[in-house]
Amino acid sequence: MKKKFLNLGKQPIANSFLGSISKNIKKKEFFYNLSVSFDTKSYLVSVTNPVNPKIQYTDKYAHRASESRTMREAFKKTAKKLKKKYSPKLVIEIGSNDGVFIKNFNKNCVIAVEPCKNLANLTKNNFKTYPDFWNKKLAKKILNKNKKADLIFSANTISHIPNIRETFEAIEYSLSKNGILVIEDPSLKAVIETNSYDQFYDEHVYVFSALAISSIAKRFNLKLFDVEEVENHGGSLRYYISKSDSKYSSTRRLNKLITSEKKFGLNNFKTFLNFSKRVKRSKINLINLLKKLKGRNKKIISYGATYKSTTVFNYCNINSKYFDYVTDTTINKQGKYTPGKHIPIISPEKGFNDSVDYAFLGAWNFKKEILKKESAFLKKGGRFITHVPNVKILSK
Ligand code: JHZ
Repeated sequence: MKKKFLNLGKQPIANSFLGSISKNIKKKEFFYNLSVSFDTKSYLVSVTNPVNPKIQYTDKYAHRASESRTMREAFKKTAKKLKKKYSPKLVIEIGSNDGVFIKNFNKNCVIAVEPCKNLANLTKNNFKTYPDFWNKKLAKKILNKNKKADLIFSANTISHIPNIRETFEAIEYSLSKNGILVIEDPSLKAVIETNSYDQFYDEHVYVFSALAISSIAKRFNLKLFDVEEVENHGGSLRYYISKSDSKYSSTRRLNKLITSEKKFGLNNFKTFLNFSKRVKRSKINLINLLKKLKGRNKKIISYGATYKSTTVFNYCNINSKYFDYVTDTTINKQGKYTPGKHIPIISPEKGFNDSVDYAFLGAWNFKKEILKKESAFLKKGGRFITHVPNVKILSK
């Protein structure tokens, strides 16, 4: 049974950066109610009423996975590791974005699947790319021309697809006998532990745990046999899944992690109710801090026009009264406005300068990379603000 535990209010599509804020455009902006539920049987945490993927994954999709050095290096390392361990002859990537993962493979052994046409266009000249949604029809089309895959990889995508049945049936159909599915998504335990409620937005239909993935896999003749904790995006889990009759058996670290998730309470509704209380507190604390700084005439901006920030800005009702603008390195976000709250987005070259007193870390998941890169800002007395794991001004 699905039980609601968090209400993040009226939210726009996290990726719907506006080209202008004319009356007409504002009038057409799409909003939905974002609430999050826990399934007491499967332990699956999901957005209660998911949005139609066709309005999310368009040819204007903004996020480029290559935009951060941290992720470029992480994908390179993962590709190297998987190649060494499994020597796959055929790899399918579901949600290949701008090719940040597949570019580490020989082009003859990779098939990319990416429904956003603007992104698919970036890889189609070098890699076989299907500009489509992952489903059974597409899996059949791919297998008509290819052997079954030894490795299916998907980072930050499986959690985005509402139809679990279709997704996993298509995966099961496409995997070779001892082929493996490796998926990576934000970890539910990390989200609850760090109070990062902004990991919930329209695209993050699910925030998985090993408990939930293990129960889902069983429903589709698959088994979760290993799991790895990784630092990516504020704490993610990398799941290793195979056919149920494959040669792989459960690892000790999987059993250990499942035990720790139970101990933490990821199978208990009360854990989520407590989280929800902390989220409300976080909102109050953030608004109070911003009001206090504004009262002292400080200039505050936001650093990184993330999808996560869409949740924070709209849940906390933060607009350009608080943040003069948002800086972001992604060229196709610059010159636009944030979804719902319409804060202008500009390049760091234009906006991250001596006039800034405080910068809210919209991209808190890249804190290490950003703090290192912006040491001059810190030296001159500038400070970063974060809400993860709790609202504070970072001392340095
Ligand atoms: P970042 C997206 O979420 C969407 P977002 C998606 N749903 C998902 O799951 C995750 O990614 C993985 C900028 N930046 O990665 C670049 C700077 O400006 O946290 C990006 O626009 N300067 C697929 O949007 C943004 O911040 C910098 O120095 O929440 C980071 O976005 C760095 C490091 C980043 O994902």
